[in-house]
Amino acid sequence: MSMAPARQIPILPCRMPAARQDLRTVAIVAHVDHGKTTLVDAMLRQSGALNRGEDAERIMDSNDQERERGITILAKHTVIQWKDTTITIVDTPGHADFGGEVERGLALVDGVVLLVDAAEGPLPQTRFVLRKALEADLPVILVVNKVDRPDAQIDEVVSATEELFLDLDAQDHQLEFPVYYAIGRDGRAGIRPNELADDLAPLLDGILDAVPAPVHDPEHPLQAQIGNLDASPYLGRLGISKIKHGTLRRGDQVAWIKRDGTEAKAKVGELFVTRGLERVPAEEVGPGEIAAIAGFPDIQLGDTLTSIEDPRPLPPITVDEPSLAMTIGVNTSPMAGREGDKLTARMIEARLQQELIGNVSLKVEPTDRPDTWEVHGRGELQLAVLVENMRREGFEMTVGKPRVLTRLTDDGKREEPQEAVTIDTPEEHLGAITQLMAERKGKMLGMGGHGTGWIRLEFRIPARGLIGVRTEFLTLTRGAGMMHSIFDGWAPWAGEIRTRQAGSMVNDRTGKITGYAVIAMQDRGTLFVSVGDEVYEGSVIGENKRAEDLDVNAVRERKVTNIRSATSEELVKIVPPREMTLDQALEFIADDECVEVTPENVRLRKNILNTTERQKAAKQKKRGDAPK
Ligand SMILES: Nc1nc2c(ncn2[C@@H]2O[C@H](COP(=O)(O)OP(=O)(O)OP(=O)(O)O)[C@@H](O)[C@H]2O)c(=O)[nH]1
Ligand SMILES: [Mg+2]
Repeated sequence: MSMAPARQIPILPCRMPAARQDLRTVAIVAHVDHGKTTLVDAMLRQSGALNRGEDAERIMDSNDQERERGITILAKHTVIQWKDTTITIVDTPGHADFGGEVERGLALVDGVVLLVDAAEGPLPQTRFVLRKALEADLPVILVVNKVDRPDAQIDEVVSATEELFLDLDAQDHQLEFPVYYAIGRDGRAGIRPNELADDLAPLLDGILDAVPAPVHDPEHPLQAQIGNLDASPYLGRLGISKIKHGTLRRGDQVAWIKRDGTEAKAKVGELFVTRGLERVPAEEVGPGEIAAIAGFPDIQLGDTLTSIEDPRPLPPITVDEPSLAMTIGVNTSPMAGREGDKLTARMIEARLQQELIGNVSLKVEPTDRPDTWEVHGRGELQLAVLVENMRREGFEMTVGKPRVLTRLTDDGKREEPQEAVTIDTPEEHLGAITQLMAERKGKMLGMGGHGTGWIRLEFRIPARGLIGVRTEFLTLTRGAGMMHSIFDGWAPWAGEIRTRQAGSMVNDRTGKITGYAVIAMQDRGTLFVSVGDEVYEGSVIGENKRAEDLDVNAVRERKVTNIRSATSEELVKIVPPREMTLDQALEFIADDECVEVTPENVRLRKNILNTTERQKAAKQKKRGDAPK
């Protein structure tokens, strides 16, 4: 019997990883409005990147919709100098719809600063961002922010956050996180809530301590993955990448491995690094640094730049799946083509494809109509932001009612996405809110008192039930309540949910809205249109008081014989209309309705414009034989 030869143990060269002690990269993550962008303002000021006297606010929220809506939509980075260290700070959005941006931002960093509002405590998106940070095993620095709030409950917020760590199965080493207290707006932080320094020094020092310097292997060939995209008016598309190993030099030939696996040789054009708010040209960018790279005309997220001799692509970037879909197609209304200059199916398709390049959390699918696509995303706001951007660029579109995406289990059962909802409200609205959520198949999971006449309620509800709920919620709580929700897994299809109680007022012919017609109609519901607005057959001009739709003639004129009353008298009596923004229109529409969006107008309409055909379709649907 012969012995098997001894297994050869390969002797690996012992490589020492090197750390860039001069660098730190950190993301600021939190629930919406907990003060991330404001804190970055203060960091920029104190590092000298911004004049202390400059009174600009939320500087990182640089695009139009971010300023108008007062929220961050895109993750962006800035670089500050603190003592001998260059700190790259990634500001991320806190709204759940833009969670994909947070996931992508985390791929760039070596640690996170988790902000929690000292009064509101951890909310649904706090949970989401913390879960992502723990999954990536990034060190966390907790900052209890806004400790100046009179309703702050600092100790409770710290223990609630500790509980959240445990709830998310944090490992032992993850539970030992440092805690700081801050008033981000005043640029102050400290290790005790009642002894804040006059600046953010304690926090910035804390970042140097807790976030490891980026590590690289000096012998590893170049490896840099594109984690974000930007555009320059002169240089075209820029890929943003944190160099993992090696050095990227201007003019170098590199292997460009695309996310579909194809490989090309290409030359590095201009290189830039960020300093404060400026992008400055660089000759070379080393490991651990973030570069903006020009010279690759259609570079995409997830592409790797690597060595030609020893190419080593990185695995693709993945993010959570979309949960909501909405159709976007050519404007098919009789008023199409009057205001926009981008009208054709080809242009819309090209624009949607372009959006996919920079936005990994979206998908675009064909529909059974050649002029319409279905866009899949994370939520209503994310999709509304896209449509708003498109109309500002000159597009006209027909946008359908958002619908949730369902899935089939292995044994063929249909499941739908669920949302975890947290509501903060004055106590007196408890009954009305419970009823609202129950109507939409929500189940209450918990209730807690703030001890100040306010209560916090937690529900689990099919995502479908939340479509269009916000307007009703704000009316119920007279604007005082706050509602936040986040994806919370799947559950069996909950059956029919009626999300809108009232029917629509539908105009039945082309013309201009008359004061005469408005006065006759306004007692029957709430109008969305003003005298003089142009409408067509099938325009939704208001909300009916009753559950069914009401066909009206909103363009009728007073008979000429009846000349006694003056026009001024009519004007006095006219109730101002409820003007619908794009977001409100998308919330409001029913299954058989859609929104005509042009650069100047948002018009609600029926899918089927012709009154007779629409009534026929409605009857068929009632009989249950409507085509699916
Ligand atoms: N009281 C108090 N309010 C603050 C403080 N810091 C920020 N705020 C306010 O909180 C609100 C939200 O601030 P942002 O910095 O936009 O919050 P954000 O976390 O970046 O929000 P998103 O990016 O939309 O998730 C603003 O009205 C700020 O003025 C603070 O230290 N104290
Ligand atoms: Mg922000």
